[in-house]
Amino acid sequence: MTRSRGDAEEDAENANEVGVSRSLYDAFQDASAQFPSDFSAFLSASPRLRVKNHPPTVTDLPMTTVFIISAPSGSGKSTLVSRLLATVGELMFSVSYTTRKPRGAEVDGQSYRFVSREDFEAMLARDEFLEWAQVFGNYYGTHRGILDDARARQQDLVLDIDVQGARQLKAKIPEAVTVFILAPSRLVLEQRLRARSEDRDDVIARRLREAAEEIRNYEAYDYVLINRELAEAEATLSAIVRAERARRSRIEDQIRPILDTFQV
Ligand SMILES: Nc1nc2c(ncn2[C@@H]2O[C@H](COP(=O)(O)OP(=O)(O)O)[C@@H](O)[C@H]2O)c(=O)[nH]1
Ligand SMILES: [Mg+2]
Repeated sequence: MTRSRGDAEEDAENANEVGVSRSLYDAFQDASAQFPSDFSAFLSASPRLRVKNHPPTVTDLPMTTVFIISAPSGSGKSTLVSRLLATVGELMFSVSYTTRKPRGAEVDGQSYRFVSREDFEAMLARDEFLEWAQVFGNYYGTHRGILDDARARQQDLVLDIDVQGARQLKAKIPEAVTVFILAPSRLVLEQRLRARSEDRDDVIARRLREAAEEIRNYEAYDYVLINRELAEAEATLSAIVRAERARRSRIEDQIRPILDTFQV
């Protein structure tokens, strides 16, 4: 049964939003695009602006699309994610917290924020994570503030997280886009792990077993990207991001002003 809903009823449901006129909303959008730094603090601190009586898809403006990318280690995920960030604009990488030790040239704050177990557990107790998991005996987690940051910057967010984290996040943000990267075969994955020559034989064997476990979860993902060849996989990954950005539900705010020019 459909029924028309009163403004008051709708406002009560959206306590963190402010209903404004179309012209005020547009003025705000223009100003925040022109002066992003002045507005970012305001955006993250203030309630969302929502155009009165407009379909609910607009309530999430400024809209950040969450792209979740998972893959067993050795699948080429890190390379693909860094190529994606370098070639497609308006993407922000989600830097996770972890208790694992930095490797090689890893710099704190770039690939990860490296913290002690005590610090991580204190953050857990304060419920500071959007999602978290233990992987290979270490904690990994996405801080809640990261999504606010991406929204304030009006950028989309790219997360490199495992299948447990992907499941938690997709439950919280159903419109998140999930991509699983798959090596073309177990043999190729093994060869790639050996070619990295980072790990001993027993570690490689363990990673292959863990890969099989992760791969079992492929059905929970929206896209499965088979990484046969880097250039092709890179093109497909950026195509996924671009196509998702053209989804009607995500660009409703851009369509309206165009329709207005046609007086539709
Ligand atoms: N759930 C969750 N998993 C994460 C997070 N950050 C990284 N991971 C995953 O943890 C696993 C291990 O990552 P890493 O230590 O970089 O080793 P890698 O296997 O060589 O990439 C990978 O599957 C990552 O996707 C996070 O914040 N949350
Ligand atoms: Mg990694």
